[in-house]
Amino acid sequence: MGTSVNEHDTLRHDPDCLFCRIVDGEIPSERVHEDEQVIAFRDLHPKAPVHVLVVPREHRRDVTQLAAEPALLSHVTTVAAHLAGELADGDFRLVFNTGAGAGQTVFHVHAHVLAGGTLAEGEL
Ligand code: DGP
Repeated sequence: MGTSVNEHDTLRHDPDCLFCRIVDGEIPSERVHEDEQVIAFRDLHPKAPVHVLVVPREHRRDVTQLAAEPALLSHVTTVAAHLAGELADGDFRLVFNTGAGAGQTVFHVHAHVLAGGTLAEGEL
């Protein structure tokens, strides 16, 4: 039986999703943080000296879905700020690519945390 787009959007775990598989530990990643709600791991193709992704454990498509859950969205940003201080000097850029046209390639919401050194304008 196929999965419609709407069914797919409401799944809390998608066995075909790359980041669900990373959350499950099925695909290895270099984790820098984990708690009950989120994990954070280093990006495979870093665009800054520190480039980590903060990812809710439960599957959500993008930040527009996360906006309906302010506590979880707030937790993602709190963890991002904490990691920027722990792994770099505390200054950071937070990016949610949203939609293919904006460069989103993995459709499990993730915050890019870019830090360390001087970041170029418009990077990512
Ligand atoms: P986006 O383009 O915003 O959807 O970002 C997806 C990011 O995920 C991109 O910067 C590269 C990263 N990425 C893709 N596959 C893997 C993987 O298997 N492991 C890790 N650590 N990062 C990945």
